[in-house]
Amino acid sequence: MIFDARPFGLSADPATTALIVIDMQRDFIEPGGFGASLGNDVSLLQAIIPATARLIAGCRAAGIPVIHTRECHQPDLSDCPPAKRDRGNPDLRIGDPGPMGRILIAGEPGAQIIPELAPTPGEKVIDKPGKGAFYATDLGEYLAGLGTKTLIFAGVTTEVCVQTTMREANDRGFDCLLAEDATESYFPRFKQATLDMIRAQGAIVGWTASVDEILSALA
Ligand code: C5J
Repeated sequence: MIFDARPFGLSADPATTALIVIDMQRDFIEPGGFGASLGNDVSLLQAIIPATARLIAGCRAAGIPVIHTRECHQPDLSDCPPAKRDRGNPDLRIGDPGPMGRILIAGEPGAQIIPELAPTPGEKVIDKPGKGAFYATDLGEYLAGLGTKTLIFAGVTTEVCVQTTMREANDRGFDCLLAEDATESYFPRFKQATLDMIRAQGAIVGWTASVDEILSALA
């Protein structure tokens, strides 16, 4: 199949393609979580839920594996560098109790993927302590086991965890395709800059395409 993508078409085999949905969890999307504690307007991120749900459904229907990630830490914070917890001046820090449980802690309500995009039984869910999904996780081994060569990306936030993971994947030899309308940032200009820099210089990090363009290649 060929994805009608930017900066040019991307050829891929459905049998070696997987979708990674980054951090569509309550802590980033709903009021009272980590994203809001940093002063962000979380409603911007809620807008991509329908497109992301369509992308996930289309991939499932095409037999493309769907992998979900969640940025979160162990309850004892042993995997949270103090530099990360102490950064800035948020209302609530990682590990503090908030309206959705302890902020960015595994197992708490805020760390759960939003119900609209919930994983189905058997789908891989990766808890990651970093912004990149390869760091300190088994994602690389898991994808090697699947024989994956092409990764479709969706999720939040575009310029932080999505872009970091795309760059990690690119360096590991994957072709990376970002779903333009299934990713979002708290800062629209950062999203636009990320889309531009990913596909610049002949797809130096990867490709971008709309959810419709991705789904029509999968159909
Ligand atoms: C952030 C993420 N923005 N999932 N995390 O801290 O992008």
